[in-house]
Amino acid sequence: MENKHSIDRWIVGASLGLILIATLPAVLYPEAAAHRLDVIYRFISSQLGIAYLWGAMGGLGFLTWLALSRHGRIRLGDQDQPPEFSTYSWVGMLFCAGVGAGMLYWAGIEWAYYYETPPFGLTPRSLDAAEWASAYPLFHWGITAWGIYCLPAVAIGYQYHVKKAPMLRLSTALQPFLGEHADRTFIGRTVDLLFIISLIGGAGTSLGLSTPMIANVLSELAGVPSNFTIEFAVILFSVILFSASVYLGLRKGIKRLSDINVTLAILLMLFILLAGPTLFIIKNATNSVGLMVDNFFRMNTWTDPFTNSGFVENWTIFYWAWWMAYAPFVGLFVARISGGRTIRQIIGGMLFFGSLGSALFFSVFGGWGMHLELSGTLSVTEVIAESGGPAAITAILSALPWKSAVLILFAVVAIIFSATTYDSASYSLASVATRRLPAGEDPDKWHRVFWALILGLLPVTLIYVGGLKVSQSASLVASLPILVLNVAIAAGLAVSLRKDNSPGQ
Ligand code: NM2
Repeated sequence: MENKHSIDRWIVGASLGLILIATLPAVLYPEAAAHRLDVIYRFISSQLGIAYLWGAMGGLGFLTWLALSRHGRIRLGDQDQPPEFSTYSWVGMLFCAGVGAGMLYWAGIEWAYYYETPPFGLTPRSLDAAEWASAYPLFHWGITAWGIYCLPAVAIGYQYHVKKAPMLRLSTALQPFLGEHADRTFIGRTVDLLFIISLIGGAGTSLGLSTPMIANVLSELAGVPSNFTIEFAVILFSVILFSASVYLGLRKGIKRLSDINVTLAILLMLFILLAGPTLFIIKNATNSVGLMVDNFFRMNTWTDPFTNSGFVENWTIFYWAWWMAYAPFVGLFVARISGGRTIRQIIGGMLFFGSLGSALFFSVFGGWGMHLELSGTLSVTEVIAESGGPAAITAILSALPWKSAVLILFAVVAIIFSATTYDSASYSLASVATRRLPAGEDPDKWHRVFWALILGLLPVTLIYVGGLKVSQSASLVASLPILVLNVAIAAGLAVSLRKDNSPGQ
């Protein structure tokens, strides 16, 4: 049954107004705007990058403490409430919301960049470089990264399911400081506005990566060069898919699409594993996990203070900023779907299954790409240098048997991966813009579709005027206030837990 919820017109109006103002320079002067934002982001990553490293580590430390402490046993909801979704669907939904086609993009080729420009001053293209090139992606998509998502999930989830806050917004996590009506305070409103702006800005990032990739795969299939029409069709199709999914709702739309996605993605990975060099992929994956676990603290704390090679800023800090920009939305969505699970289950499940899922993609798809390079069959690094990432991904896939079927399956999985990120993003946007949304209820159907259309419209416009880089840099810049906010969110959660669950109570 659909309830009627009143929409927070103020937040809708303010965010649309701000987006319009912010998009104007991107439409009128795309290059200058992208350059300016890039300069700001470079300043942030070089001067404040260390704060990102500490923020990510601090978050993980906090979550570890939380999971192991007595608070870990607290269930989101009533103490005997069963989980709202099966674990398979819950993991699928959180994974598909948290990563999109951006992961399919990087999974096949991230290693190539590290192989050519390795960390720790290693010799490019050396055997050491190859080992680290396989391990580093697992780190950048691993436990620390999923911890960035998990913090707001637990904090919002606690206020929403346990304290029964009648709204599902980012400001809900600040209720311990701002009171029951956090969403109506100046800070609360600013935070919710930041949520909407950063999410819509961030939307361009994934579509911007995935669209040329999917278009490239499709053009290889069709035997024509990639062009704007194919790119446009890809976006249009994704927008229709995620609008339909969010229209159908959590159970009939979002859950179903992510169930389908997980199954298809596993099939694709299994095929690459079996048709490719199975033993090499398994050995390389095992080796990479060992290398990463062994050097986990080293990788988290490597600041490269003496040579300043740029690896940390270009990759680790860039990644943490990217995860942070997405964290409020993924956190809010995971909070919504986690009713009936304990804090320990949420932290453990998100960190473990999130990292496992990413590791699977990077090890299998990346392992296949690397094997092509090292065996001399196909120089992936050369294809990247000459024709770019999307062409390299298509080339790696085309080297598999049953090329056409593989390319089609890959394109389908990539489109659904995008759609499953955007349907949950639209759902989260709609819930932030809904005044009161008690646990278990959904924002109204058309309100959800409204945000889906906004989410689709903006990147299409930006791609058309060539201003996509603007939205990508903008979302990285937006990660800075979110980093600060994360500290407040963690502190709020700790204060709340201590107050509500002190042993004397
Ligand atoms: N993260 C997980 O398309 C995507 O994979 C979006 C990217 C933040 C690095 C998420």
